[in-house]
Amino acid sequence: MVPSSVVAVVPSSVVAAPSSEEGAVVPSLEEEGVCRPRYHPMEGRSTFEEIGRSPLRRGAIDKIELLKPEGEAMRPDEAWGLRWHSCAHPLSHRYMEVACDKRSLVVLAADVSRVDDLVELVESVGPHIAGLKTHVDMTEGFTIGEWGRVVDVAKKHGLLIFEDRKFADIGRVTETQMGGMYDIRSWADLVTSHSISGPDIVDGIAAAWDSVQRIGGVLLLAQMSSRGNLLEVGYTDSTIEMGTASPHVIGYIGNGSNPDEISSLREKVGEGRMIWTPGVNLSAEEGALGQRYGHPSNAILAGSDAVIVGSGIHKSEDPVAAAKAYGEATWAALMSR
Ligand code: S5P
Repeated sequence: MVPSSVVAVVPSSVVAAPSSEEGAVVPSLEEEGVCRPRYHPMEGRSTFEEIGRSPLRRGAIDKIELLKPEGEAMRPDEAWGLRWHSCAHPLSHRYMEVACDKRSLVVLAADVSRVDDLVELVESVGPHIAGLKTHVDMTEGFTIGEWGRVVDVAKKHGLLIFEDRKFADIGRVTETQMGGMYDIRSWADLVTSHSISGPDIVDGIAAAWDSVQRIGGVLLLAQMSSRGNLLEVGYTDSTIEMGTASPHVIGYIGNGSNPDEISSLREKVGEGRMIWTPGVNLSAEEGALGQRYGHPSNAILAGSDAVIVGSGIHKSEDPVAAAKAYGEATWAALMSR
């Protein structure tokens, strides 16, 4: 697969984040500076590095003609306010732009096990979603060649591809797991990771992207939506501390089923990182096997930047109408927060 390098224009108002032992520094940027998170393999540390003014300006990042729902796209800085100006990771801007183009803050959890079904689903709901979340290891008869069809259809609709791998091992092993038969490093823009094993897991993930000349973003699980999970407040706080120290951490997974938990997470995280929330369904009944659900509007109003919706769309009798309904609910909530 062709490696892509992604950079973005970072607004001048992005301020310096505290530096740490691990060396995570978000520089104060001159107006319209361009930066990207880098892992430096020789030095074993990560930084945000400014790469100066570049022809790869924001408008040129993605030349794909998006298939958009009807209605004028809004300027992302207007739609997202402080979040737009405070987030430094280039992919966070990419997501916010696509969400504005689509007028939807929906990330589809495409939990289907056949590539044909996955491609068909994304093709149909693509105009109403802003990101695609996958579980590649669910795929029956996986081949990297066939998986290219999923990557292509996601790109066609301008979607970031988010592999929900929930890494949890030591850094070195995680780096290797980003390759292997699924070769996640070569196609995923974002991945999830647990923080349980400590901060080096994030550098392991970044090192894998670096080895194929790509950058990506990590979403750390700060909360979970499932009943009885063990991610208690102290764990959430330590996870945020870990994320704040790394330029690769684009944001956190929060519990979409509980607006109070989302608000509290947002208060701790501040404006500079994304919060994406699963556990969202328009009919907020309990899901299968301990999944809990909240309403998409409440999640966004409480401070979530993306609702991760699976069954609510792919199990619906009319996935396109469902995706549209989730998109409209989330966009209206963003406009009123
Ligand atoms: O705490 C979590 C974290 C995640 S990433 N709870 C979750 O449900 N998820 C994921 O979100 C889960 O792996 C699934 O792909 C999706 C929720 O699917 P749904 O069908 O319940 O909407």
